[in-house]
Amino acid sequence: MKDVAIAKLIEQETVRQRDGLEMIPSENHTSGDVMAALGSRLTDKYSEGYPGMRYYGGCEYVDAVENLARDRAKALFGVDHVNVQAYSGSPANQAVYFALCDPGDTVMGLALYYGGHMTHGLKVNFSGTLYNSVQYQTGKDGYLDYEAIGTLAMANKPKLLVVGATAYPRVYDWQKLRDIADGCGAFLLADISHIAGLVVGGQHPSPIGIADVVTTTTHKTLRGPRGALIMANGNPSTPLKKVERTRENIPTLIDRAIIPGLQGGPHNHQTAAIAVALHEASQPAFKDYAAQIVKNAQRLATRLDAKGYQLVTGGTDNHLLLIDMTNKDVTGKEAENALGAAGITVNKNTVPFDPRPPFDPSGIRLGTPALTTRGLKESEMDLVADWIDAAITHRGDAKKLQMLQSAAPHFHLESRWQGTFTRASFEIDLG
Ligand code: DSN
Repeated sequence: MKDVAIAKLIEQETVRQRDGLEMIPSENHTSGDVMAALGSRLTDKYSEGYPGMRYYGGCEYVDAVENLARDRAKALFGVDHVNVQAYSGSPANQAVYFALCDPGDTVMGLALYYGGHMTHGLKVNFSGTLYNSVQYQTGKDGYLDYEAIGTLAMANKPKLLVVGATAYPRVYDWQKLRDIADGCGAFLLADISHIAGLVVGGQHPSPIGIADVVTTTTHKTLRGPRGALIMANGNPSTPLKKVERTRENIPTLIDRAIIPGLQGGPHNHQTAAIAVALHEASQPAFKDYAAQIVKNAQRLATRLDAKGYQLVTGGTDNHLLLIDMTNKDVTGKEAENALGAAGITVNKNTVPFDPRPPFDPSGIRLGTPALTTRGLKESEMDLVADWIDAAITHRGDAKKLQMLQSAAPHFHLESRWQGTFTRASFEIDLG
């Protein structure tokens, strides 16, 4: 690369990822094939519209790319219709609101500070300003309280019930949520961005066929490039006639919401990279990876619990842990900083009923997808837990944190994950 300034920054970020433990649960490491597609000439091409119906010439190959991505997604998730053009998760959710609601309609989602997402109705997000947002919370135990959600839904009669989270360590009961949506006449949107890789890997129940629309990003547990999928059963109808907001019309409404509703030209390089990732996710090894993510998270949870860490809900069913750090006399921000100094990247996070503000919350959120991609298994999770505990215990001791950081493990990447990582010992004498 001739741009030395950018080349250097890319190199520095690559080394940062290589030498540390990436434990932000929404992150992962993509394959060399995914990156090759992302960095391809496909990025040069305009192709507004959908395959076979474009506003530009020269689309024969990008049409084939998009068809392949759609077909692979349909087969992998077992769904009739997939739109692969949303630029990422937030635009995907925005498209669903645009498709199914009018401004001012009531929508209901899990509050961000209880594990939800900005696009699920946060007051300062489009979803909370353009729509009448009613927010539900978890129960005191950190679990979704389906009875309370049902009561709130019946009282407010939302047009759209949004389910999904960024910091929820348990499985969803999709059928209960369907029943709640049916009870109040709402469309049900399942945002499975965090758990999509677990869903296709057989580690979490799928909402396909239960929710009206399913959205997901493609770069979290699914291990693809940044991007998103919007999925629904049924098929899009012919264009140019008025489309009522009925369940049967959802595929058409979604496609029209993306373009011309919200977006311009699709990112064809991203679509190709999504197609590659979907192919990878259809391989038998992906099921092992998905199972290992959960085993690793549960092992980490067990070890940290034994060390007195307070896990929200007491454990995990999926890829992430949400930890209330209050009893360790450390804030989420302090914990994030101490772990960062020791080479472990996590993020501070609110916990349910957090008495502290969102920018300085009580908890941290961490997960196992990226470490699992790097080949770590349960026994190594014990060491990671010890490493985390050491960093928290010695958080005031910059020298010890530096020792931890400089001994950061260079775990091997399997050969298909391009990189030069080699396995080294975790053991470190803290003196
Ligand atoms: N930023 C993502 C996460 O970290 O969970 C959600 O969009």
